[in-house]
Amino acid sequence: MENEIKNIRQLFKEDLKAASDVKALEDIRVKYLGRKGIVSKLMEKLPSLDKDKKPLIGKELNVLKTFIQGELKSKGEVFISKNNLMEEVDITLPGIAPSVGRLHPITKTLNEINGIFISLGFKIEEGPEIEKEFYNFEALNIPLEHPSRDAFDTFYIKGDILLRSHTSTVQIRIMEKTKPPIQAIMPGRVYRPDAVDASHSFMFHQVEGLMVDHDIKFSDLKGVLNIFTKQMFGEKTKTRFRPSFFPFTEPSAEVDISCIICRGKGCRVCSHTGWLEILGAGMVNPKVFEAVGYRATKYAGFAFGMGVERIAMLKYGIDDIRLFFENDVRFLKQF
Ligand code: 2NL
Repeated sequence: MENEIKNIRQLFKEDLKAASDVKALEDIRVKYLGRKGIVSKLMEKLPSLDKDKKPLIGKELNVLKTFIQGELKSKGEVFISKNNLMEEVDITLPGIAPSVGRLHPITKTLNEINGIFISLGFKIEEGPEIEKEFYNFEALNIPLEHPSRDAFDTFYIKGDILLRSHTSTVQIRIMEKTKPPIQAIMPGRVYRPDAVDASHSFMFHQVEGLMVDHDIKFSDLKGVLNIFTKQMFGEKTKTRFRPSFFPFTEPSAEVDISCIICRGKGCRVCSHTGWLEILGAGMVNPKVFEAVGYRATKYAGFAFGMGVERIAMLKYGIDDIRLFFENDVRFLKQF
């Protein structure tokens, strides 16, 4: 029996030497240590041996078993690390280029709008998105019975706390705490409970502007907005002011640009009018000045507001506002 164990050890060494892959190692394991393997068969014979031989043989069989297990394990590790080097790392393959991020089209448009007004001397001001009724309505001369104060047109949170529906709230806050001259724009998110479709979103971005001093005139408003539209949409862009009504301005105007698709000839985008509406504007209503504690006879000013999504849609030829908010990389990586 002792000789047999020696022979098995020798046989195993030869088998191990000949093994060239992981599969061959597994075959060897089964051959020696498997349930019907050579070593296991000898183990089964132990109980029938002489009493004085049993401990020694038992011990030698255990040593053999441990030896076989250890050798199989270390040769297996060699195969695995060689495999990794040769099959998993192919240094001739091209590298994986990391994808580079970029600015969201709304951020790009906002930056561009801000840049134009900064070059004209405007400061950028920001304020809270959660507001009081006073800043969103009262101070802007929007009366209690005005339809936009209805719960259906404003996100009310609790009592007189709401999500701002325009960024004019920031202008009121600035006027409350500083005296003219004021020359600032207010970019930011605004909220309206509209049903979402191709042209409506419950959240969108606005830029409003305000200029107040002793002698600001409607012609100053026209001059500033003419420069803005030309810089934003191209030197050939024409601007048109149509009389309109807003509670916070008097007189008020809606501002159109000549259609940037057909250059004013008439097409589907401008509904065959040759014009696209992009802004609301006017001279600040004296009631707004009174609400912030200015003497209405002492100051004059203009204000305007625009929707950033609408500007971005016209500029980039996008026909559905929902694309901005879906976070689809296939859309976003085009800008
Ligand atoms: C639009 C119309 C407008 C203003 C916003 C304003 C703010 C103050 C006082 C007076 Cl504090 N006016 N803002 C004025 C006229 C129009 O926006 O169509 N926005 C997208």
